[in-house]
Amino acid sequence: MKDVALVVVDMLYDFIDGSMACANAENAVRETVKYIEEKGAAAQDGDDVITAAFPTLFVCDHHPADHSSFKEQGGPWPAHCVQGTRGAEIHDDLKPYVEEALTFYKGYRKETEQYSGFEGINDAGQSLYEVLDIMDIHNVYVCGIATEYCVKNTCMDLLKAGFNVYLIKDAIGYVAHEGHVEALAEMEKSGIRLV
Ligand code: VGL
Ligand code: ZN
Repeated sequence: MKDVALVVVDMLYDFIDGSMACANAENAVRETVKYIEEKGAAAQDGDDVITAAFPTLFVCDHHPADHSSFKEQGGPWPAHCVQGTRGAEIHDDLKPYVEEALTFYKGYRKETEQYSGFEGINDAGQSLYEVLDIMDIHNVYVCGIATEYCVKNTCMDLLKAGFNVYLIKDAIGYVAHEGHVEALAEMEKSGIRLV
């Protein structure tokens, strides 16, 4: 599984059971854990220590309390993923797989909406794109929440940058079913492979 990475988009409590709880979110978390475990197990070699078969990168919506996308500020969304709150935390079932250097934050500037994780940055100031590039990854599997917004925008940016993009269709949550179906069709038409 060289040359492969998994990008997990916004599997954060506000999108799972919080202010913006999305459809299929809990199931998407379970499917993501399953995916990581199954692919991880595939890397097991005799009695050798299991090393992860592929790196898993996490994208996190990470807003200040007065972010411009919030309704109180005239934006479209209820307050969500506010820095320092439970709603901004990655689901506990995924925590074992989280590495700081592979965790990328977006939407942290008050004025900027940032649906795509492509330019999210880690604590060292590196972008997701930069890190994929350094690791020499060309094939990116994507799962996460929400299909119509952050998942779609992240997938499209990866595709435009030249990556092969595989969207794990059982491991995504969405705001509205119709928008989810439309976004899937649009992505597939663009060359993103649904797996
Ligand atoms: C998202 C709306 C607002 C997402 C983030 O993760 O899809 N959607 N902020
Ligand atoms: Zn947001």
